[in-house]
Amino acid sequence: MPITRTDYIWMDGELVRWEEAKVHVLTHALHYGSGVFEGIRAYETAQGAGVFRLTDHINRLFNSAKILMMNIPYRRDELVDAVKRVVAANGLAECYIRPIAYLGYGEMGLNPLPCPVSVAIAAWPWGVYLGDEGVQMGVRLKVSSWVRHDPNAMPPAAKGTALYLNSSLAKVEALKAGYDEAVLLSPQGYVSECTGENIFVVRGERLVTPPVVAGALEGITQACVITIAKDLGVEVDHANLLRSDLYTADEAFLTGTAAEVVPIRSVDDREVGDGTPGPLTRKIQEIFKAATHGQVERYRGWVEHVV
Ligand code: PPE
Repeated sequence: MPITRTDYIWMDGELVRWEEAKVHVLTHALHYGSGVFEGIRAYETAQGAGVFRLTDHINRLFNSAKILMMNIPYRRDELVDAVKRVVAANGLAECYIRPIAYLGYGEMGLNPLPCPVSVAIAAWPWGVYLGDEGVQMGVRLKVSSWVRHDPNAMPPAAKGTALYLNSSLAKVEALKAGYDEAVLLSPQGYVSECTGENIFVVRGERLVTPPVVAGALEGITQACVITIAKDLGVEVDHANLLRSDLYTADEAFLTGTAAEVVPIRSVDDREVGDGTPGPLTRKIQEIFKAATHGQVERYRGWVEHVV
């Protein structure tokens, strides 16, 4: 998806013009993937732009950094404010926000500890990640031949830039084979997640999503969906799933900040249910959308206003 240029990017404490937001080619993160990032969305609400679960995203960024022993040289509240500043400075009502903390220029080699840590935050308008048709009709998935990270090879709880090489390999394989998205299995063979989304299945009255130990990121959209489902009186479980559980599910969908809530139409050419988005998927999609726009009273706390 092409990037739409905006005016300012926050870099190490100040707003710099978009064109000037550059790094040196010997930046450590470019060579070794030593960065951690977040994907956040802001939505238009009756009170102006609202950043969805901003504090939770910044907290996850700090956890990712902690796992990699990277000391972010800012406090959490400073980065929360910086995100709001970027959205406001660019006059954006709705956008995608990408904070990244990365090891900068100054050291080379595998010991990252002496490297300076830089932080940048960009924001730009970003449409539907898996396509309009995907949101309406559902996406076609393929189980990848690439396996999700073994937690002792790469820590899946860290949203580290290097980890996404695995996602990219799986994404390209799925796209080249004519599918929309890949499902990755854990080294033990359980369903983990998609390349940038968590996965849910509906079985009867129950909603099931794979646990963190299957290598899935603890998704913030996933947490929202769990709350929404429980509030609807639906039972929700974190449980291991086999690929065949995807084939025989009544309904299935993906969740992520970029993707939002997207129905799954088929997995490995087996239609999920009757191949159209199911009623619970539709209901959750609808409530989630209203919540992001600050239109659901009980979920108002999820929206953090820019001004
Ligand atoms: N799993 C992975 C691997 C992942 O990258 C994301 C977010 C999720 C699950 C869902 O997490 P959450 O956004 O908190 O609900 N992926 C981000 C980056 C996607 C990208 O293509 O880059 C995102 O959605 O912003």
